Amino acid sequence: MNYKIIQIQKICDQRGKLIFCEGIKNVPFEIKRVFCIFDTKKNVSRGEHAHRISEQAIICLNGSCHFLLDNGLKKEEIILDNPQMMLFIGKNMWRKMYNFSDNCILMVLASDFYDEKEYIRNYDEFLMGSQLSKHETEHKR
Ligand code: T46
Repeated sequence: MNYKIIQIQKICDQRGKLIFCEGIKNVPFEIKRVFCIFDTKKNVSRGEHAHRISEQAIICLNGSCHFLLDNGLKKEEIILDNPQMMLFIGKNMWRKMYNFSDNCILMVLASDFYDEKEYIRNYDEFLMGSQLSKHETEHKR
């Protein structure tokens, strides 16, 4: 599975808490874009796509959200509910976000500028690509 949870250092003092992200350092790529998802309506899901090229690092700054991660062979569920948890998702991973809590704020750091052409939004196309790369890997052995 091309994802991992990265623990982020938290700095606490009498004023409150602070976390920080630095490209190449605690974020495993150079950060080219940041976007946020918030005010998500009840019972909706987002995502349901994969990326051909770009990688993401996602932090839930407030509230919680469930992620379903799928590499075409295996599916795993992750709950982001703590700003110290950064979810890194590599390329060719199908993701679905759901069960957004009230006031959930997701901050997403991306390795590339927005380009709709590098999205795979059709699940059958995604599955075909993942089967193909599995086949190629087996033949290289
Ligand atoms: C991802 C998950 C975690 C832009 O114009 N620029 C942008 O940088 C982004 C992210 C989106 N858009 C446009 C494209 C769509 O017309 O905003 C609209 C909503 O995007 P989308 O339906 O892809 O949003 P999500 O929440 O399903 O997915 C987003 C990211 O697109 C995606 O890269 O990994 O969050």
